[in-house]
Amino acid sequence: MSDTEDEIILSELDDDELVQQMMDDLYDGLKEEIEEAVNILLERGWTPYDILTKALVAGMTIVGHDFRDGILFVPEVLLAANAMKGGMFILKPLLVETGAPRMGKMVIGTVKGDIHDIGKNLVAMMMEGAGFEVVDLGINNPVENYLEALEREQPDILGMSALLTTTMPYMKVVIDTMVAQGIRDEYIVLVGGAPLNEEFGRAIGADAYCRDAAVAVEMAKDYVARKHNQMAAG
Ligand code: B1M
Repeated sequence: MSDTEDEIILSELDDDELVQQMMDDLYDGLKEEIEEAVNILLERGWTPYDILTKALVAGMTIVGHDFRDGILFVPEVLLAANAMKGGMFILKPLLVETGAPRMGKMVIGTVKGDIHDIGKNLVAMMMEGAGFEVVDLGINNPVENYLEALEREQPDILGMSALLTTTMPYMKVVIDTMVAQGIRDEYIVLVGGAPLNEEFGRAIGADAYCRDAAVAVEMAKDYVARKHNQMAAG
């Protein structure tokens, strides 16, 4: 087939077709196409949040399934992640510029041994959009990094992300160290990541497990309000 017959003009697709095409393009790691499609959806009046969840996160879920099933391998998944980040880069300023009142401060990072950062970045973006100041420690954080950041930044919230069953127990190492140093109760600890659940969050002594970025924002607002009420009462 010639190139002209092959070529798909993204702007000519209707919304459903375009979202479907974005999932295919994310799967194929086509960053420029993802960026173009994100811009098209924005022009069509889609909210940044809908683009994130209905096209990018949904597409990455498909990548995850085929990664698990041995159909995709690390290099391909890296390309998909890179394409996703291209889309997120366009959406970030739009999510962050909400003019929301200052809600509080959060330090967030992915735990030691774990280099997954897309979910954490999404949480950071949505938290900023909701009016929180966010200090992002990046990936592969040993307990010392978290403790130094808590001391330095004096946040309301510590957020931790883990995407591997082998790294999620490290969250307990961080929380146990905070307990041992007598500082656990000074912070709201929120945890998240695909392999976690509520029971795990409770078992390791976190304040809450957050299923996704929207829940993280809700939990953060809720706990910060409670903290302020307690301070006002005390
Ligand atoms: Co990885 N990987 N990976 N990977 N990878 C998973 C996690 C896996 C489930 C894939 C699979 O088998 N189906 C699997 C883990 C299995 C397990 O432990 N049970 C896996 C594996 C095995 C691995 C390697 C070991 C593969 C290998 O090398 N053989 C390796 C480990 C590297 C390491 O960390 N040491 C590895 C590597 C990679 C890449 C580098 C190729 C790439 C990461 C690129 C990057 O992040 N920059 C990658 C990717 C992309 C994935 C999948 C496909 C997608 C993850 C993602 O970005 N999802 C993933 C499969 C999957 O999760 N379905 C997989 C989109 C993102 C928006 O969702 O991260 O869940 P998520 O975040 C959500 C919520 O979880 C929550 O909110 C977010 C937004 O809604 N959340 C929080 C997350 N963190 C939060 C923190 C909070 C609150 C909420 O704090 C308050």
